[in-house]
Amino acid sequence: MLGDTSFAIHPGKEQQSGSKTYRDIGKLHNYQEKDNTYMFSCENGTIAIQFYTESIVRVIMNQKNPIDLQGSKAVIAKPKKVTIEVTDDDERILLSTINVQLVITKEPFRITFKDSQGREIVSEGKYGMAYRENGEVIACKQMSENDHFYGFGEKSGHLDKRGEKLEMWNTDVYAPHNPETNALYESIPFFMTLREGKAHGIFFDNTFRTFFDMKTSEEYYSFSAEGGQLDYYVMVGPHPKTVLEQYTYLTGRMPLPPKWSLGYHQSRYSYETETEVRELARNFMEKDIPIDVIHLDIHYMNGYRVFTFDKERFPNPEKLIADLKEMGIRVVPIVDPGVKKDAEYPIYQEGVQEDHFCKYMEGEIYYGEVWPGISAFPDFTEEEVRKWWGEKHAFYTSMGIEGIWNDMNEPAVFNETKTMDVSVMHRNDGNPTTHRELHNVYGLLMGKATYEGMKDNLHGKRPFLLTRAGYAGVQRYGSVWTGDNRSFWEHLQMSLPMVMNLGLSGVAFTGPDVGGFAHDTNAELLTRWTQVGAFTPFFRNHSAIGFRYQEPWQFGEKYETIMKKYIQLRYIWMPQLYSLFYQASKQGLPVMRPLLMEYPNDAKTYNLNDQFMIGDNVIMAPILSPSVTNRVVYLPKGDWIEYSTGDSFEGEKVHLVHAELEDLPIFVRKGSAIMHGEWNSNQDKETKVLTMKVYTSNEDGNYQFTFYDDDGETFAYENGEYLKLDLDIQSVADSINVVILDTEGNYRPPYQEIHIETVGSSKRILINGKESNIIKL
Ligand code: MIG
Repeated sequence: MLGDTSFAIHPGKEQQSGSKTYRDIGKLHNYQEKDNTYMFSCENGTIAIQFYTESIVRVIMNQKNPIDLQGSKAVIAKPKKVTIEVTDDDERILLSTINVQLVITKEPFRITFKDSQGREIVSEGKYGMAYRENGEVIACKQMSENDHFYGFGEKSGHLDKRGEKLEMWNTDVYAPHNPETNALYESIPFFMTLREGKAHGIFFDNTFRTFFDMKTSEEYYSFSAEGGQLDYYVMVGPHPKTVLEQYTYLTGRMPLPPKWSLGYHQSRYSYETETEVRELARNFMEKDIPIDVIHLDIHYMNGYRVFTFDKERFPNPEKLIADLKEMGIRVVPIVDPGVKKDAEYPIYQEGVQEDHFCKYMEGEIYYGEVWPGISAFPDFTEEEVRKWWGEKHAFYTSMGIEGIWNDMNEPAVFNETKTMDVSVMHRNDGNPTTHRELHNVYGLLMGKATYEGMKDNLHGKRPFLLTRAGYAGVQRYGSVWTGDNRSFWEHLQMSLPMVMNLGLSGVAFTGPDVGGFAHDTNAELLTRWTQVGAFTPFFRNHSAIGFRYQEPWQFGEKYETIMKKYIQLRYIWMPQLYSLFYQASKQGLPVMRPLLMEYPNDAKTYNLNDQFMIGDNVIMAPILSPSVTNRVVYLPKGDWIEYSTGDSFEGEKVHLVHAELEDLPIFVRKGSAIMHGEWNSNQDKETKVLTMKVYTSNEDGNYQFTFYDDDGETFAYENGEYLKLDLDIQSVADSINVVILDTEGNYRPPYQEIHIETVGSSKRILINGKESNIIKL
C-alpha cells in the first residue's frame, strides 16, 4: 500500500539520484470541522482544507507540527462564510460549494477537485501529497494530455510552460538570460492550467525555494519546496479571467498608478551629473519627444549611500527636480537595500542604534558587500523597520520626488551565493524566521515599506514604485521591470512571453528595458523595441554603463523620427491604456495579454509568443528580427482592421503582413472601439480632445467596455472624483449605436465631450439611439 510506505516520486529520477524518497501523507484516520476549515488527521501528518470563497479552496499539509493557518504575507484576503455540503461514506468524503466539489478518498488520502460541471480540474492519483525527512514537501497532480501551463511570474522561455521545470528563488542574474534561466528576480509561485478551453489556478504559497515540474512525467506534474508547509490554493476559474480575478482577490491588485508613470521613462546606468541630466531633458524638449520620467541610477548618491546626493555631481537636486517638473518630467532615483557600514553615516548610525538591520540569531549584524562596500540590510520583515525605512523617504519627497526605483532587493550580495546568508534570523513581526524561508519575500516587503512610506510622505499624491524583486502580491506596491536583459533580438523576442506571463501572474504593470540593458544596442533593434515598448505596460529605455548610449536620437534622424512617432503614439493611446490600468486595478486583469486569455478555446493561441493583446480587442504583431519586413500573423475569430492602413483582415486565418521599419502591425477587432487622446507637448500632456474610434463591422453584434479617467495623480478618485462610462457599441445594419449604460463619478475632465469616429465602412452614428457623434460629458 502506497500510503504505508515511502515511495519514489519519480521513478526516472530515482535511477539518477539514488534515494529521492518521499513519505506519502497516508490514510485518513479522522477529521473535524471548525469555521469552514476541515482538519484531516492522516497516518503521516495533517491536512487542512479551508474555503476562502465558493471558488477558492486552500489545502495545507503539515507532516509534523500542528497546521499553521497564518500563511505568508502574500495573501490579504480572509476566508469568507461559505455554505458547504458534506457527504461522508466508507470510502470517500465529498465537500461541495456551488462552484466546486472536493472528492476525498480516505485510503490513501487523495483529493480531486471538480468544477460545477463535474469536470476534474485538480486531481491526485497514484501520487498525492508527500514529504521527505529533510523537510521537503511535494504535491503531485494528474496532468492531462491537453494541459497548458501559464504564469509562474517572471520566467524566460516560451509562454506555455508545459515541458518545463521552474524554480523560484529571487536571484540577480547579470549573465545573459537564456530560455532556461529560470530563477530570476521575482518569485511568484502561481500558475494557471488551461485544459480544453477551461482554466483553473494553483497558488503555492510557500516562501522557501520552490520547484515546479511540468516536464518529468506526462502523467502528472508536481510542485515542491525545500521546507515549510505544503500550502496551496486552488482557484476553480473556469475562464482565464476568472482565475486571475480569484488569484488577485487573494493576493491583491495594483493601486492605480500615477498617470505620469504610464508615460515614457528614460534611464541609464548612469546619468552621472546634473549637467548631463539637464542636457538630456533639454534634448527631449527640443526634439518634442514625449517623456515623463528620468531615472537616476546609483551615481547620484554620495559613495552609494542611500538617502544622499553627491553634491559635486548634483550640487542642487531640489532645483534640478523643480526645473524638470516645469518641463513635465519627474525624477525617479534608485534606492537599494544595502546601507553602507560607515560610523559617520546617519542612516547606518540609526540603523544600528535603533536595531533595524538583519541579524544572526546570536545577535551579530549580517554584513554583505554591495555597491557602497560592506553594508548592512534593513530587516523589512519587521513592521517597525518598514516604518523607519518608509519615513526616511521624506528625504526624497521633500525635494519633489514622487517615485522610487528599488533595485538589488533579492537581496543581491556580491558573494558566491549571490545573496544573504540563509541562516540570518529575521524578526518577522514577532515570529523569528530564517532567511532561507523569507528570502523570496525580502523584496516584496521592501516594496511594501517603500510604497507605504512614500504614500504617507506624499500627502494624497500617488507614489510610483519600480521594483526588481518580489513575491506573489508585489502588484500591490510596485511595477516590475524584467531586470538585466541584453541588446539581443532574442531578448526582445523573449520579453513578450515574459511580460505576458507576469500579467498572468497578477502583475499588470511590467516591461523590459527597451533597447536592452547590457551589450551595445543598434539602430534597428532599438527602433523595433521602441515600437513594442510603446505598448508594454511599463515603458522604459535603460542601458548599462560601458555600453552605447541609446536615447532615441543616438542613431540619427531616420531612426529618431520613427521612435518619436511611436513614443507619441503611446500618449495618443493613453486614455485607452489608462482605462485598462483601471481594469487591472479593479479585477487584476493584465493590460498586455496573451491571445489565449481572450480566446481560450482556440488552440492556435496556446503558445503564441510573438503577438500580444492590449485589452480584449487589439492585437499587436511586432517585427522581432533583424532585416525582416514581413511576418506571419494569426488572427483569431472575428474580423480585423489594421490600425495604420485601414485594411481588413479575416479572422481564424494566418496572414502574411508587410511592415517596413516604420511600421508596427496593429489589428483592432471590428465592432469594437478604442479611445484616443492627443499629443500636445511635454509641458502640456493633458488630453483636451478625446476621440472614440469605432471599427465598424458588417456583422450585427455588440461590444462593451469601460472608459475610465480621473486627475491621474491623487487619491481623490477614492472619494468619487473620477469619470467612468460603461459603453455598449451596438452594430446593427447600417448604423452604430453607442449606448451609455452607466455614468459614474464627479470628475470633470479637461475635455468636455467625446468625439465618435468610424473606421472601416461608413455607418450612421447614434448615441443612445439618437443621431449624433458627440457624447457630451
Ligand atoms: O549590479 O544600479 O538591474 O537596472 O542599472 C547592477 C545599477 C546594479 C542592476 C539593475 C540595473 C541597474 C544596475 N543594477
